[in-house]
Amino acid sequence: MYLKGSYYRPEKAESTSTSTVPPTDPEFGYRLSGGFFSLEAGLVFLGSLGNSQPKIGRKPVALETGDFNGDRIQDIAISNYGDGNLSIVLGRKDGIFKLKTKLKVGRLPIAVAAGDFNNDEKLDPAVTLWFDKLVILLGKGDGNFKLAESYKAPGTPAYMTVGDFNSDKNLDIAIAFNAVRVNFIRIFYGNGDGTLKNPVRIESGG
Ligand SMILES: [Ca+2]
Ligand SMILES: [Ca+2]
Ligand SMILES: [Ca+2]
Repeated sequence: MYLKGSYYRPEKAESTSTSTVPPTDPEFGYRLSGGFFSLEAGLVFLGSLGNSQPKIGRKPVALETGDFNGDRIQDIAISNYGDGNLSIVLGRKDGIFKLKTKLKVGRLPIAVAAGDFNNDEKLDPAVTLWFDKLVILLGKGDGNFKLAESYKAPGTPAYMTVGDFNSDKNLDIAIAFNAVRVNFIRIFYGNGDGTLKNPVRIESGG
């Protein structure tokens, strides 16, 4: 399997995780060499400040790194809560990022993670929506994607990570839910073709 820019071999007990921040605190940014990548403003500054920077999206709440266009340079997928889309910004050797595309995924996206869910060695993003959905996009390997399946995920699916949790060499997705009085996670086991099985619910107590 291919995961986040490198070959992924579950038998070596590798794992990956996604970075998320609460939807209530979208104001953050990264200082990068040669430019300032401001998620708060939704702008990528390439070099000196100017008026022509492309807008990434409104209210970004989560992001995931990975090589989405196969050039061995890390890129970033950004979940834009305010726009209902996922922005893909491509990394360059000089550390500056460039907006590649915005992918409509549905209303109020929250968590984002990436893995190769169909085992074609091209990285695929997955996004959860506040209103109880999990959406899988399949990467074409050049920074473009096609919307694949969406799955019901009731309970406000706020946090997500990817790994092979049953050692069948197909990537799976674990989601933590944070709706009121919800105390469980769900594991969606992958079939290896970009589709997922019905989730298994694990109670977390409380
Ligand atoms: Ca790349
Ligand atoms: Ca793939
Ligand atoms: Ca698996």
